[in-house]
Amino acid sequence: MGLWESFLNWLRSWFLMREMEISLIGLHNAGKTSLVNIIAAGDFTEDMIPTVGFNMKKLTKFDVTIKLWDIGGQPRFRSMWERYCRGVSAIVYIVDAADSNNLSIARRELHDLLDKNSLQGIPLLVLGNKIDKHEAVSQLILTDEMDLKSIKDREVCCYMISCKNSSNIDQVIHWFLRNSISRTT
Ligand SMILES: Nc1nc2c(ncn2[C@@H]2O[C@H](COP(=O)(O)OP(=O)(O)OP(=O)(O)O)[C@@H](O)[C@H]2O)c(=O)[nH]1
Ligand SMILES: [Mg+2]
Repeated sequence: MGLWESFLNWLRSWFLMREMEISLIGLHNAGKTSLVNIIAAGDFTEDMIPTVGFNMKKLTKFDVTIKLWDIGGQPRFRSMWERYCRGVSAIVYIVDAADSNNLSIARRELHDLLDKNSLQGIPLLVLGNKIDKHEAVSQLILTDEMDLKSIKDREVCCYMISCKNSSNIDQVIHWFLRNSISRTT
């Protein structure tokens, strides 16, 4: 009986298990790898090594397996972004909200990426990171600076977070889970 029940549970979990792939994109130093670390292990480090190429981390939240592609943000890696965004369930674009000098470059790179035909319709979550810093801009300013209102061909959402203080990381995970549901039903 115990064996039969575990078999049924296994079968149930197999059918209920959802999978999704998410690409984390953004300029270097925005906090992409920090976000992966905080979601996967709750760890935050000040001394991060810039990502060379990309990293992939697979994690499970509730009954959803999430494959996170963490792509390097230095200029020499930006031509890879599109390749790693093709066919994903969602694109997460991370911005250093405390680095106002780079907001216009971040906007240009975001819109260049979204203009690619292959990425049409893929939901977008923009995250303004580093809100623990006093110079961080507000969500209103970030929405404006990133020109998010002009994006009409997909679902767009914007949250302000801090990987350092773990602020609003739950909201990010909920957004992931909501998207996995809407894409599989
Ligand atoms: N104050 C503060 N610093 C942060 C936060 N998130 C990340 N950082 C710091 O920002 C720096 C860059 O973080 P990374 O996660 O390596 O940035 P990245 O986007 O992966 O950068 P690349 O791999 O070069 O594309 C590190 O020194 C982090 O400690 C945050 O929420 N607040
Ligand atoms: Mg990185």
